[in-house]
Amino acid sequence: MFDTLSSRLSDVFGKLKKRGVLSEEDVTAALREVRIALLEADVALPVVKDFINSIHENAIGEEVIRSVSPGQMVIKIVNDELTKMLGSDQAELNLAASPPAAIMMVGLQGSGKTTSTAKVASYLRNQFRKKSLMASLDVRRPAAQKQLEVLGVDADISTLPIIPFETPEMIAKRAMETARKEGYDVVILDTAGRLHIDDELMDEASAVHQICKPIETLFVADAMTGQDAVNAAGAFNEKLAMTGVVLTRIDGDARGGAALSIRSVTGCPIKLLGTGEKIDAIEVFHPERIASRILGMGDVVSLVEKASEVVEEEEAEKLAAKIQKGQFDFEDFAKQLQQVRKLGGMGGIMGMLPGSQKIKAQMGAAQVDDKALACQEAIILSMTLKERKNPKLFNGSRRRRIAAGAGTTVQEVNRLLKQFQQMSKMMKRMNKLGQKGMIRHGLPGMMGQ
Ligand SMILES: Nc1nc2c(ncn2[C@@H]2O[C@H](COP(=O)(O)OP(=O)(O)OP(=O)(O)O)[C@@H](O)[C@H]2O)c(=O)[nH]1
Ligand SMILES: [Mg+2]
Repeated sequence: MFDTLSSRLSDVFGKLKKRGVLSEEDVTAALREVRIALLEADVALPVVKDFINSIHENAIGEEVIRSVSPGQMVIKIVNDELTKMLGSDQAELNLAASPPAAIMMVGLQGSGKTTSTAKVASYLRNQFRKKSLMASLDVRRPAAQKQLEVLGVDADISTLPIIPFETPEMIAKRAMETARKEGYDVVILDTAGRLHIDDELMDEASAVHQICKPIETLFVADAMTGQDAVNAAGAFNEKLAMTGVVLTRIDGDARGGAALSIRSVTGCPIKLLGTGEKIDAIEVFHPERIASRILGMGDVVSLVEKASEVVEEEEAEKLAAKIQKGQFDFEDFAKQLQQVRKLGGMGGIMGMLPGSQKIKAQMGAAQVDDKALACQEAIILSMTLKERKNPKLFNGSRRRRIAAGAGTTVQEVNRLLKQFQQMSKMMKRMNKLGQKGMIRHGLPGMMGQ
């Protein structure tokens, strides 16, 4: 569903990622393109405005400018906002009522209420072993009750026997009584659809609502109808508190605007997605997964998340100050090694980076792998604090002692010392490139040289 939006956004971010340093103008220009992409995807204008404002505020901040990679940081901010827009927490169906728990399905004509009724019943049976009774309250469309019955027979889910000429209220009452008597866990009420939200429909829905006291009132919205679905959901929610949205036909080529706006407009979470005509074509809605699907770069996002957890800003600043004064020592080296380890070792970092093959090859040439890292760490740990602070102290006997302590050879110790010297030199060089460059690139940046 989000194909067009997704490719538009990946173009924008592709450009952003190529830049090492981001100015406020870069971010503003990128966000202008994001804004257009969202509007073209048919996202409601007020929703787009809030979204962009909120990203703009965060993305212009200090944190981004000084971060590991500003381009990716902006993507992370967009990802977080997008997840927020979709409703941060994944919202499960709530069945915490004394049984039978009633679920009421409402929505415009043809939105997929009847199909979704059967899908939800089947989902609850398969996932939670809940026994559902389905009842159609649609007394307007002649074949409507029969339609649900047929779906029930096909999927082996009970439906309330049809009694002609009953009103929706009578059917609702009978459904609850039958479910109570016969020990059903859940009653799912399929209601009649309308072309518009009108008073008659709302009165009928309210009456049924009073009788069944549903723990879930699900608004079924057709993703293909875009903003119409959003407006209807908003209007409906004003009259009768709904608890969630089922978004259907996301298997079609809807532009995604409905999915992206409905939560912001109604304050109600999307709980389920209809992904096809078949009974099992239903999915739980995961905001963060949809967000990464839209951005098409899930793993990069989780890498940035990991990095921002681990790389403490203060540490990075202290390190930068030390380098500036030419005071980088083995303590700092050890810290950098630990940081790499926290990120899941070299392999962990590599796996998450796009285009990592090239970097991997470079790393291979520099013989940086996890085993080497562990060995280097052991060597540093065998040094005395004084030695770590003053790398000039190492003479032959100290080197032998350290090698023995780390369970390795003097050659390895020599190699590390040489690497350290090279690194110090490189840092001085990078220092000329500016403090920010150092913070941004950290150890992997230095090793890649
Ligand atoms: N592709 C696709 N088709 C769906 C989906 N959900 C429902 N449909 C189809 O949409 C059509 C209408 O679905 P119904 O469940 O009858 O819709 P309704 O809201 O009950 O319609 P009324 O009772 O007339 O208001 C049917 O042909 C369904 O097969 C979906 O998620 N994907
Ligand atoms: Mg129907």
